[in-house]
Amino acid sequence: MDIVKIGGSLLTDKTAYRKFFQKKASTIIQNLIHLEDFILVHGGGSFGHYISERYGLPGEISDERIRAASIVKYDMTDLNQKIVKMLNTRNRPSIGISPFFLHSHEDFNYDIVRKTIKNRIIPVLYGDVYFRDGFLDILSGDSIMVSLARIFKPRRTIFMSDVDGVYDRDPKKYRDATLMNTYSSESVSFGTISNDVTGGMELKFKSMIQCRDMGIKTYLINGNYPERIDTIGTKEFMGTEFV
Ligand code: ATP
Ligand code: IP8
Repeated sequence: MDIVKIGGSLLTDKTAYRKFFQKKASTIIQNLIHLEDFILVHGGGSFGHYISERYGLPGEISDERIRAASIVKYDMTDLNQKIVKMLNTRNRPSIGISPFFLHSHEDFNYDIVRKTIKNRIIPVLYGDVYFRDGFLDILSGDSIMVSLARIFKPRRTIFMSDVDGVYDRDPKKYRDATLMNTYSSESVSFGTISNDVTGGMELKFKSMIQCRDMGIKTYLINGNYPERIDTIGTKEFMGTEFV
């Protein structure tokens, strides 16, 4: 089994509220459906981060944050259902699962994911808002990846974002940034995070290290070229392998 995360930067324009990249999303899904057995996770992009950033989510419960959270919850469900529909129409039955409903007693219970897989349905999880002791919190899809990896011990965890892999520094800010084909423990910088309330590439990077440390083969690839998923493990591989 593989666990794959599609970054919000691939599904949406992170600077424009709810701007969905239909064609790009569809191409990515087309490239995933031939994987035999997988769990899918996706990020929020401008369906999740835009309103959250504007209205101070995550944070203590307040009237304004409750209004914002209900919008984010709606928008994330909407984004998720677009992905679910793309899988369903390609004859890969899938259902969306929000962590909002899985949280109780300081933890997330992923039993429903197990049940879904057992019934040969692809679970499609995603970053979302949830209640935590007086807080309206946000769980990132990257953190979901780590929890699922721990429970399901997949063969591979594959993270897709809008860059070719991990660089020594932000490639969008530094044209001379160096791509790391493998990552073990070198120093990396991430700069400031924008349009993202869950920690951007830095959280993704830490999550990938956690997956690798569980002994799972872990990769970051550019989802603008989703066919690169098929080059994993070959000489042609373009991306970062965590070793
Ligand atoms: P998510 O759904 O988790 O938000 P995402 O695919 O949208 O995932 P971002 O959080 O936007 O991912 O992170 C990707 C961005 O991180 C890249 O566009 C890049 O500009 C930035 N970045 C910063 N530092 C680095 C680095 N050292 N290596 C690679 N990318 C970096
Ligand atoms: O984009 C965050 O998920 P991520 C989702 O995977 C929200 O970090 C609601 C902002």
